Amino acid sequence: MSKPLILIGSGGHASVLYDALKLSCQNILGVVDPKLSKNKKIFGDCQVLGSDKEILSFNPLEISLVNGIGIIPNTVNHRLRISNHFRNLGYNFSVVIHPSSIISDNVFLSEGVQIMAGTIIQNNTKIGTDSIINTGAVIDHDCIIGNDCHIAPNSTICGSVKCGNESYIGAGATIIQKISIGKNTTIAAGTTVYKDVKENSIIKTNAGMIRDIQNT
Ligand code: JB3
Repeated sequence: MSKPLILIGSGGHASVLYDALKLSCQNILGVVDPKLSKNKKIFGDCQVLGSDKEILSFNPLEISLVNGIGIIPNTVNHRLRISNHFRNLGYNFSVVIHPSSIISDNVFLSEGVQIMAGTIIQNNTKIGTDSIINTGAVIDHDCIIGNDCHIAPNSTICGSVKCGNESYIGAGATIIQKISIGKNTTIAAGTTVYKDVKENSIIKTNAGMIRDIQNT
């Protein structure tokens, strides 16, 4: 039996996580967010527990946390800070899996990974700590997705792709097979990546395509 959960944050990402947790019949104690008044309800029927310090009144061995702060480019540090803070206090972060996702038996999901509705993750892929695989994303076989990545809605990661920590793959982007994406990289929405990308890059055009066409 999984532990009762506390959801951190109450924005768009948290609301989607709340739906996924309810659909998988998890016991959700409530939400913490400094912007909300204690004892109110949010997302229809979810209890507001108060600010983050309310978490400290729960024994870390008896509950798990869900980090409901999303990742958009340049905001990964805030989500990371919250995860690190509570892990240092002995709390752990639950894996969230929307029941409509399709995940091969041989996929390895690290602590705190969040798999949203309609995603497909194929054989022998590993997803690193706290990464978000968002609505409708497809990650094919033998991929390694690092920690604290956001694979945004409807993006497609083909087979044997490596994606470094803290990288952001924008909505509808396509990464073709065997590509390496360096850490802390942003691939803009809709971009197709045909060649390896160095760490700390921002890719806004179809990386590799022009060179590949010239070479043929
Ligand atoms: O792209 C998609 C499908 N989803 C995006 C998601 C991945 O990231 C979404 O569209 C947003 O761009 C973003 O979602 P998020 O993080 O829910 O953004 P927002 O709606 O701005 O909500 C942030 C929430 O975090 C707000 O409720 C803040 O009050 C709350 N918050 C910020 N700092 C915090 C803290 N809550 C707690 N408990 N502690 C904090 O330190």
